[in-house]
Amino acid sequence: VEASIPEPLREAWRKHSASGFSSKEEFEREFVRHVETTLARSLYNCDELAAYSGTALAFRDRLIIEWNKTQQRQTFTDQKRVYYLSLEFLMGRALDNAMLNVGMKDVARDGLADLGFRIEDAITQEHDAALGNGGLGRLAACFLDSMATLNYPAWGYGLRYRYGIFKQEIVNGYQVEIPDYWLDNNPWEFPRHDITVDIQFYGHVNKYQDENGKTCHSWEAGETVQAVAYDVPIPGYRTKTTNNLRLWSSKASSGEFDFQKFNAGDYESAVADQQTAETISAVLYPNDNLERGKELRLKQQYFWCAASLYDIVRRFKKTKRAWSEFPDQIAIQLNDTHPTLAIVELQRILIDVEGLEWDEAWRIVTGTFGYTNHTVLPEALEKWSVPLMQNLLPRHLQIIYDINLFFLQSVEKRFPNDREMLSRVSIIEESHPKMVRMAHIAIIGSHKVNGVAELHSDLIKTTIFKDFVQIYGPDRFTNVTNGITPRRWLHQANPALSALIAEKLGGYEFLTDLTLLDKLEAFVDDKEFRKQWSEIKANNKLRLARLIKDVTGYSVNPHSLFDVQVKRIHEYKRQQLNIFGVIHRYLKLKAMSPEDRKKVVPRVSIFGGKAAPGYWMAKSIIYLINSVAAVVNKDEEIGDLLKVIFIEDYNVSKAEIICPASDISEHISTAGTEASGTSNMKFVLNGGLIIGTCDGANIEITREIGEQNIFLFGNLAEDVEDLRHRHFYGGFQLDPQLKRVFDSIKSGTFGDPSSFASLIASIEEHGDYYLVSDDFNSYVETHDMVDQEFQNQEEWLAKSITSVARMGFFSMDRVTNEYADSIWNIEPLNVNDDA
Ligand code: H2P
Ligand code: PLP
Repeated sequence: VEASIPEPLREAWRKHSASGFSSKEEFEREFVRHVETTLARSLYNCDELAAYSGTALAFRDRLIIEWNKTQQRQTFTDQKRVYYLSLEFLMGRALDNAMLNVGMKDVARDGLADLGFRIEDAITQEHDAALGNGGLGRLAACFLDSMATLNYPAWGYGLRYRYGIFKQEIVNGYQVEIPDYWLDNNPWEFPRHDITVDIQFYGHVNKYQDENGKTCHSWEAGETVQAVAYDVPIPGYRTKTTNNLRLWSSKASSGEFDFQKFNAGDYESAVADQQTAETISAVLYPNDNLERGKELRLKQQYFWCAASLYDIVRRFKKTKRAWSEFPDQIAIQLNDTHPTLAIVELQRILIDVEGLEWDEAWRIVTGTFGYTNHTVLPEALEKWSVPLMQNLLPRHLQIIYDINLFFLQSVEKRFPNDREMLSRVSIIEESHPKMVRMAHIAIIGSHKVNGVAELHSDLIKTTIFKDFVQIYGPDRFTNVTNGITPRRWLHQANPALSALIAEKLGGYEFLTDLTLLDKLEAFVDDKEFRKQWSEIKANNKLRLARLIKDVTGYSVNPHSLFDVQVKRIHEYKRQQLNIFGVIHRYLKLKAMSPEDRKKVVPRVSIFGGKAAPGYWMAKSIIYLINSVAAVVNKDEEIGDLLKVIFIEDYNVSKAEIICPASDISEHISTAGTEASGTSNMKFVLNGGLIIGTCDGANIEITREIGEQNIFLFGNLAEDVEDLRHRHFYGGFQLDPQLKRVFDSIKSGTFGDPSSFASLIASIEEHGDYYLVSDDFNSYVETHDMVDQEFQNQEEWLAKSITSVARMGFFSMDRVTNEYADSIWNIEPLNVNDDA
């Protein structure tokens, strides 16, 4: 049946086409209608959750209308699109963002007030969509916001995990993981039960000759699982463009239900098979930067890549263009190596299903893909064992071997007799068992590879991917320094600061052209402006103090210096350095005379972040932080001079409260290990100063805002190898101040010392891989400087304002435009003039 309505009937259709709301009255009408009909509630039982849902549904209608039009427009103009493949999208909450982006928050606020609700209470009912671990997933979410705002025809593709990243509870100081039921009451997704793809696994490959005598392959799978599409509308800021994030959910394929078992009375095991299929999209794997090679994870990756490619290819085929035009119409970006199988899958579709010749297919593949690398830590580079791959994806493994063969042949031609080089760049690592190196496929199968900050992009070229630079030349490798969306991370998270800036700059244009912030420098000396600036920070600190009280029970003095480190817990990010520094501070305070203590700047050290459940060392860092908090926070002699806080379950919505409230935040990774960092940008954009190492984007932040506005410390990336070498050959000397810290831990000051023994041993006895001891002295000295400078509030304010004024470079819009120009070769589709 033709799905489209014939032209003569379209008039009636158009007359009734949905239009959403555009005034307060209409919002109220839509809200009440949804509460009464969609939610089946009434004015007698409408609670805050229902008020949230009613508001969200009214906004969802508006979004979906624009979503439909955007999709029609993009199909109609048929220009090049980009598909962003990411296993993680750390979206956070959607309602506030949707209200601000469509410019209707005030309407909703007034409407809700008429109906008896406070907008803030409705907003905070929403669960975070936490389909990500940290920066990588949040970067993907910022991409979606910018791509829509800039009117790029762009889709995100991901997995619809039934449980997002686990929820973290702190019980007796320890992290406990509990499931995150984020899909309960989630109004933002549209199930598309009509858009399904059968995904195959296991089985074997048949080889046969076609009628022309050409050798062909067909894959006979042993298991089929169905992928069902769920669409999430992504509104741009002040534009009609509403893009799509398509998330796949797994379901037993209808053919898989075993009626024989069922008829034999074995209902339970028939259902168990269904459940096996459904586990594919059940959980997001927590990231500890160590690849564990779990089969289910590889299944997730293939399931999602295959479903997404099927969808992309189907859309392309509708245009009836020649295959050779595929890369002119489609760009696919790989967010890390997780979607690398998409390269192999496209090659398989082109040669096995569509019958293209290998070379032609490969030209299309490499013209389509781009790959973003997010880490140089060798233990984080993805590898899959050949036997596992052979079993799960037999045809793909053959294709991988062929890609490798042709690649190695071309390398051999250019570098004859360099067997070492061949074994280094081969896709297959000759270990036991053999391993497939995913990053190598990603590089060989893409036309551009990029790192996420200058130092990082240089490091990938000179270390892990050095050989590939020799082979392909430097042009295949590029840098695009990360950014953040100012809509969520300034306007939404810090409305008062955004309003003050708008007042000074004469409007909110800076939210779509962040370089306009530079005009703020003219007001650095303006007394009234400074006063307003500092009042906003003070209010944001009060807001955070309330959150702290709520989640930890501790009261903190909001006039203290708020010192924040929130991010995944990892040894390379060095929360251990921070907590050892806190202990050092505590010991110093204890040894001071009451007179001297009066001169001390009170400080609250705030931590937050999740440890991967299997990462024991990270978990003991959390336990140490909480153990120190338990002792320090009740020490009356110390009082407000030092408080230690661990905020449990750090996520995007907490970040929105934490970032605007910091005086100083910590980005203190061992130099050369943090690819970029993005929370550093969020803190500075909200008027906080940072203490950091010369690592990742800290370096470019320094270049932009000026050295005098940042507290840098520690060894440089170029010295790290030497230092490690020296440690290894017996040249390790524990820093004497750090030794005192260790002594106090060992003496039981913070509880049973055996709980912290391996953490200390990793430094004292096992080579101090992350150079905690080497950087300790410089770290505590720099903190002393922070204290001193904080006492001069006028100076501090000047730094804060100047830094914000110079943060324009870190807008995600700049990032998105750079990808569009230098990697995707796509143009925006301007929409706002038409109806
Ligand atoms: C990672 C890197 C960060 C980087 C981010 C986005 C994997 O995120 O480590 O340095 O900024 O990707 O490119 P994270 O550690 O925050 O989970
Ligand atoms: N987790 C959340 C919830 C975030 O919002 C961010 C922000 O960038 C990150 C992790 C990444 O933090 P960092 O760049 O410090 O690793």
